[in-house]
Amino acid sequence: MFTYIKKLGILFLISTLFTTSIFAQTLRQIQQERGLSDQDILAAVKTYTPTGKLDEYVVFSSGGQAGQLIVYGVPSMRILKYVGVFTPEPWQGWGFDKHSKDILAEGNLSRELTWGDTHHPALSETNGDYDGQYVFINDKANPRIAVIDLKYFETSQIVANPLFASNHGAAVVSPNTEYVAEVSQYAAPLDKKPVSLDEYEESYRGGVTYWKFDRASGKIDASKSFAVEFPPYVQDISDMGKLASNGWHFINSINTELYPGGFGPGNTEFKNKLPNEAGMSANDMDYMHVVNWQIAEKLYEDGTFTRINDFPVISIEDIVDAGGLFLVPEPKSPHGADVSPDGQYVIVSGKLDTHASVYSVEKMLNLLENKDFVGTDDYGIPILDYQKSLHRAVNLGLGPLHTQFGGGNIAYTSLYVESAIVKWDYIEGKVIEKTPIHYNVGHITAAEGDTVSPDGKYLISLNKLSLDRFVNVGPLYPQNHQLIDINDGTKKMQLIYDMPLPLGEPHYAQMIKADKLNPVSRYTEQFPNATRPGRERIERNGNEVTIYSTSIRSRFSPEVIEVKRGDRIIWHVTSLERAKDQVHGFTVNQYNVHGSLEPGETGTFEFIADEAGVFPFYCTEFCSALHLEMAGMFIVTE
Ligand code: RUQ
Ligand code: CUA
Repeated sequence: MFTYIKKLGILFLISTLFTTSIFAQTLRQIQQERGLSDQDILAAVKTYTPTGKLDEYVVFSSGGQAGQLIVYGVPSMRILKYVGVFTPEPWQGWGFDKHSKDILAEGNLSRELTWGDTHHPALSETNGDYDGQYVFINDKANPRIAVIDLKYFETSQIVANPLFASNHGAAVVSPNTEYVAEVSQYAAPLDKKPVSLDEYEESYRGGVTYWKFDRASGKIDASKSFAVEFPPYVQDISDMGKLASNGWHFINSINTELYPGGFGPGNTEFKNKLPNEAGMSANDMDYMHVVNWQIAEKLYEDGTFTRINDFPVISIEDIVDAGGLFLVPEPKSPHGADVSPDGQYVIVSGKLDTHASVYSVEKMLNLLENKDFVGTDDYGIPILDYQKSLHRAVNLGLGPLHTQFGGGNIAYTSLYVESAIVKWDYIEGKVIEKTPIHYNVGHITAAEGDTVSPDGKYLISLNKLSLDRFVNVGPLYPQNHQLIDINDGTKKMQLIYDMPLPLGEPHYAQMIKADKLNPVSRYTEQFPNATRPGRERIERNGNEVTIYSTSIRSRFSPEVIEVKRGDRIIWHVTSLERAKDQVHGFTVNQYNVHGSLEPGETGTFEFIADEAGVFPFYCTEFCSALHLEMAGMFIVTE
């Protein structure tokens, strides 16, 4: 008994030594050596994710000019994936095999496009909550929308806009993902014909396209989609209503002046030679467009539209007559428009005003119903009174841009000029707290922070500049995503992580609970050109050679392929792997062919064997101990 107690005592002593003094001493030493504060230690503990532990949230961030989608985990801020969207992404074979080439080609407007400027990802929603099934993203440079299927984390469709010259208020989804909205930005003639800027007011137009999303097929159905015409005010960011405002869609604009531009040499025709930045921001107020997609949908179904470039367009006159479009003044040059979780308020803020305008949906709809207008614009659209539409205006700070929600009455807004995030009560109109970020924040994203039920956890500041935050790597600096804990016990915002992103510029991101995502780890669908083991073959039909091959650790079958110069090659490679994460790459040297064959997938590669010679083909992924042997010869004879 005594020895037992003695043993226990020694054990206790050892464990205390380890848990307090020895460990504490080491920790304190490191803390001192590295000059870390207690706050830093706290931040490290909040974000450090040991091996084997998984993240609680997943962020889908736009890749900006890199044209893809970036996926990372929170709170670790570990990058999980780049999903190729508008830009070829060789690691996934995106843009190098037939399947992805075909999808990229769907998005070609008048020419082949090999990049995109992705801005706003939008996760699919069910009853106003993220459902984890799809994510949509826009290309601002070449007006297009892409669908990414989260079963595979792969782009499954790109639709090119037949009417617009650019977009920005996209992608946004309605609460049940009935539609994916794409709002135009810089006005242009909808028929895409060249028209002099002299006729800006008469011939240039903006608009919104409502792309019908068919959940069963996982595709946008262009044949059930339509557009609504807008005046050539430069439409900007938009958000769709939910709950109390379901059906409505709120869209900023920045050019009530209808200023067509004309600055610089070469302009002999226009009297007005101010640069756009002055010409488009002369007026004190701009117009928020409030349009109802359900009313527009009825007009479309009734055939109340004309076709422009073979696409149904509802005219300004028809949508106004049906009570589906009105304007509300908003302080000059607004930028963000964000609908509150209950759908009752719309928060608009802009670069040139320190206030956020909190609009009351109820007030606006009452004014509309009572036809209580202050007048109409030149295009016959009724205008509501600013003050009468407002719940309140709140002074937030310098350059307020975008807002996310934290539950209750709590909103978070980015302050671009001030380089800060402000936490405030949008019902009472009180600023609660501000925290600095580094530097010049554009969008922010909070955990499920634009849904009907924000989680009130984690907020990420998507900064435009990083300046002194990272080691200098030349004149192009990394982007800086800063993670802020908004669920701290003290209820204070605490900056807990800086993540450099060597890609971008990432504009907007959305953060979803990780357990809502349910992707597959291998393909189980039947590919039409799948090859079963033992059925590998080479078929020749005139000049066309079709290769049915398989890949499995660690060989391709067949390994020797001989063709004649000028033959057209159709090469199907089926991965026979069933184990998760067992991927084989595939390339034919010098033929610009690359694929990533994920377990169970069949990839197809098409090219003309126009160069004679000996070309090794091999697996590009280190898949096994005999990976280097996973190769073959493609011989093209004269
Ligand atoms: S916006 S510049 Cu989302 Cu602030 Cu594109
Ligand atoms: Cu398969 Cu390397």
